[in-house]
Amino acid sequence: MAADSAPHVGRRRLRVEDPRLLTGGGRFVDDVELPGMLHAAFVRSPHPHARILGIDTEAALALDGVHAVVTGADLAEVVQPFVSALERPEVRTLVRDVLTTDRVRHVGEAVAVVVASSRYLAEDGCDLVAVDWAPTPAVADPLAAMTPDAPQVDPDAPGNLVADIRLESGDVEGCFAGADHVFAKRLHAQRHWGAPLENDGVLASYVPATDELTMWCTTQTPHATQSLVADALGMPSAQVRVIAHDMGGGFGARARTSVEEAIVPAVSRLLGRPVKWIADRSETLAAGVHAKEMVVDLSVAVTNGRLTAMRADVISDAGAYSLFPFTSLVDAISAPAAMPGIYVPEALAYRTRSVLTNKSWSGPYRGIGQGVSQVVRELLVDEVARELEVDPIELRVRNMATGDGPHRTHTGFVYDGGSYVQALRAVQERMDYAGLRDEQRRRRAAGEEPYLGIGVGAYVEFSGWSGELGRAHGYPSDYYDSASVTVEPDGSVMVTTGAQSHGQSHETTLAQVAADALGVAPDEVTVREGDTATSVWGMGTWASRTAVIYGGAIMRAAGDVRGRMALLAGHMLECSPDDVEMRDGRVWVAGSPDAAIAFADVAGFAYFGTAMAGHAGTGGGRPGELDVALTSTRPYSPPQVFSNGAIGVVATVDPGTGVVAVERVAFVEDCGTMLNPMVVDGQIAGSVGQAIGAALFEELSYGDDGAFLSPTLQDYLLPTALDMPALDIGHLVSPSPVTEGGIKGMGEVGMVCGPAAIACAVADALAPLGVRIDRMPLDPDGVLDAIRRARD
Ligand code: MCN
Repeated sequence: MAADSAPHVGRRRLRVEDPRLLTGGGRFVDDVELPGMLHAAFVRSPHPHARILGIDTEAALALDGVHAVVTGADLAEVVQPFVSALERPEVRTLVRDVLTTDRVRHVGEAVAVVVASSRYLAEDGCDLVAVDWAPTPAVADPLAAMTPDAPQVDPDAPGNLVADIRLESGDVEGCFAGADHVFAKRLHAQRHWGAPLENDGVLASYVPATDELTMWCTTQTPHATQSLVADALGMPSAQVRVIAHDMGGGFGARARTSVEEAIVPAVSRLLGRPVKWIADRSETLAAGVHAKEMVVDLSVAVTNGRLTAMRADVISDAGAYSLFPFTSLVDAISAPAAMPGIYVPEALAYRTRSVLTNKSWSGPYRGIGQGVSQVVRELLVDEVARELEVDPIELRVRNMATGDGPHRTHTGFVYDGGSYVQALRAVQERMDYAGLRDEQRRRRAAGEEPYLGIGVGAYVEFSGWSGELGRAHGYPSDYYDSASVTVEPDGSVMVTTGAQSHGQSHETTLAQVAADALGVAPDEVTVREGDTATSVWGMGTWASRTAVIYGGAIMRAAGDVRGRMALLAGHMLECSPDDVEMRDGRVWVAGSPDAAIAFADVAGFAYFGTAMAGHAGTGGGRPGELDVALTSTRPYSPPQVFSNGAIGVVATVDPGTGVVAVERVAFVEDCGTMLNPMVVDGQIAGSVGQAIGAALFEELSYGDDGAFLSPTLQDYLLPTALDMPALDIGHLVSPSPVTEGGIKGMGEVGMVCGPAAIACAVADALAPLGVRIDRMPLDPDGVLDAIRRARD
């Protein structure tokens, strides 16, 4: 077989994105310059909670170069507020004015926009805007926010409660009452976030003559943003074009519509000029989409070494507003839904509450809900193992789903099967678990420091989030996603999808899918996403959905086009379309290796009745019945699909300084059919890096009074290459029986299982001291505090 023959799916194809990204050829929002463009800067609140008694814009307006100062009052008539709602009785519908008029609810909330001929002047103008603030009491802690005397963050959410949802399945009472043991723990998981490299940005250009709005912005959901911004501005969607070309990361933090994405276009429309706003790091940190702050109480009933029941109480910190459009339920619903993880208890109950505080709003970050559930559950499973003196791996294997067939969880999911036990056993072997335990015993006996800790875990990852998976989570809506495949007259292939690649390598991997479906080389395929004018509609890229959903849609659309190519080729080769084969860029008659024509010639024949290049051998043009379009758009909404895998972490903990070092990570991952193992490995490596940050140092800190304590990257510590451990990755391949091509998604992988395994390694290292982990992150202060509390 020639080197470039199919299958291309499954090959380590180099990323086609890299030449442009590595040579400065990427197109980010700030790279776009338009004639007559103005620059915006925001006046933001220094207070966590304050009434606005007045805003004096006179001095700013008098500054040379300042074109406008826009306040909430100016926008009230021209932008509809954001309404964050779920059609569930337990969830309150909350409304947010995109630019507040009367009150700020967190540090960093915008109150005015200064528009000037340069960013410098816009910033100078901001300094001249005088806001008359009347600070009011604030609350930052979600538990404090639930107390009767807590300040009210939103008058429409009495008790600061956005939602209070309960679920019970199976005989929970019975299992707990009859249990040999009951184990319980509380975990306070810190607030952190996706921290994209590129700061938020919006460039909006409204053209009065045509009533068209074009906006470039940092979004993972271009089409949804198009619809939502059009709606907020009262414009037809078709008049709004959203472009998100390259983007320096999203990690879920951009799976939303931001207030700035409504404000900047509205200002452009008011002024009839293009307006650009690029956030600085501090405003992105203070007003971005935070995530994952939860207080989780979990108890498990254990009988004969089996986890028979789980009971969880989740309090999820929403921040000051309910995220638009997904609401503040992103973590609050996903965390308890993911609580069983890979285990199969007989019964499960949860209560989950979403609580408002005076902090920036919260929403998705890689591994939504799953990551925090995994931390509390896996720490507790290890505590059970220690108490029962069972090896942690054996306890897990005894309690896991086998993965042999579908498994329905108490929380409404249907796992489609996988290599659950095999993956954990493979990790056990790869990390030399037995040898490590020996080494640990030796070091403990010798009193050697730093202490050695081992953390293991198996996981399932939600992926391919479409309507069915969304509904299982409690979101009542369906989703629409599509891809379009076109064979151009010269035989090259254009694929467009409703996804948006911001580091995931879709141009590389989705081309491999289309190439195999059409029998051409991936280099012949161009993948376009992230521009609503040139790509077909979809819900965008988040929740590890692209490979499954858009990969499947491409297979379907390419199948249509392939069928039409076969019709044409059958006519040209004088054979039945059923006997036509396509591979290596050529079209053959089955069984006749000499009777072949170029794929491009068939394409040319479709468009012009003759080949564009070379002679197709038809001579007589294209008969009318062969007027077929070499293009197809297909939606795809797969059933629920879950990838799986396992992780082993070797870490050391210095009991004197509290410093944790992650030394080694063994990872075995199974996402069914892999499109590109190199990209999959990259996703694992990146998400393990984020897991180290999440477990050991990333925290968006607030004082009890709501003061924001993490306004720069000196305060919010991100992991660097120096923190990366030796990473050993293995793959298992269990194709999904329910998706096109057997594909499962995997883009959140390390953030689903990594923080938990690192926390387990730290707890394991410190177990002889009686330490129990109940707070994240495990930074030096946190570790020393845990040791101190164990000693007291
Ligand atoms: N892939 C594959 N074979 C599979 C599954 C996936 O080769 N069986 C490839 C895909 O083709 C794709 C990548 O792996 O190139 C990730 O695929 P998928 O799991 O479908 O996830 P999405 O493309 O939908 O990306 C979303 C996912 C999420 S939810 C977060 S958060 C995240 C992530 O991707 N944010 C990222 N990875 C990121 N990577 C970068 N660089 N930047 C982000 O912001």
